[in-house]
Amino acid sequence: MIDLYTWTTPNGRKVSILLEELGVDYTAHPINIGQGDQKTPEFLEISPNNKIPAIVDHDTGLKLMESGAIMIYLADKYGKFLAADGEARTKTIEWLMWQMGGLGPMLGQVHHFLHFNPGKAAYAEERFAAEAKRLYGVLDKRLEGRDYIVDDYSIADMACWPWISRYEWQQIDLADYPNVRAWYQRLAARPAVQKGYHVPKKVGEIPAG
Ligand SMILES: N[C@@H](CCC(=O)N[C@@H](CS)C(=O)NCC(=O)O)C(=O)O
Repeated sequence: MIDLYTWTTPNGRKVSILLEELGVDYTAHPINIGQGDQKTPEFLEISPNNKIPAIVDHDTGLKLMESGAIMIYLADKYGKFLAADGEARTKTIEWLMWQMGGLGPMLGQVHHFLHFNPGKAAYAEERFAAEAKRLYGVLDKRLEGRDYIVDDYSIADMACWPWISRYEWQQIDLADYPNVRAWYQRLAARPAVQKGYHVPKKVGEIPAG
């Protein structure tokens, strides 16, 4: 049994989508980051960086924070969505790290400056809007002639997709990135993605793309 500590954000949804795809038994615990649940001493015992997502695996007693590390751990544990070795594993981790180090943090800044605080910092809005467009372009190029980011559907897709699902907050028109749009809709049609998106609670429909 796995306990998942999460909230309705892209980083949280990455892990709930993976758990749904794996079909494993888990309990989702809402950590409302808007009201400071992530700063309680109990949660800091599990996630010392006071951020969601985090898991506790009761099979092993392992406590784990950082969505990328959690995804690699779960994919390896259940032997799915990440090859055990070889080039497919390396390329999947490459694109997972691209999400962790680039797509997620940069789009997070886009949400902060363009969606939540427009008009406060023109330079930051311009900088991060341009970076978002650049990153969408990188993903669009990668998806040229491919159904998934690496050959098979993997944790790299599950890591990137929830960030792309916020394309409206990012003022991105998916029509400008046709390969991203087709991939986005391909994943959105998956029952496990739909279920994982609404964990720990439903806050709206999945954007249509
Ligand atoms: N690198 C971390 C980032 C996690 C993260 O930024 N979580 C946000 C929600 S998406 C959070 O918990 N924010 C609360 C806070 O910063 O206090 C990961 O991928 O797990």
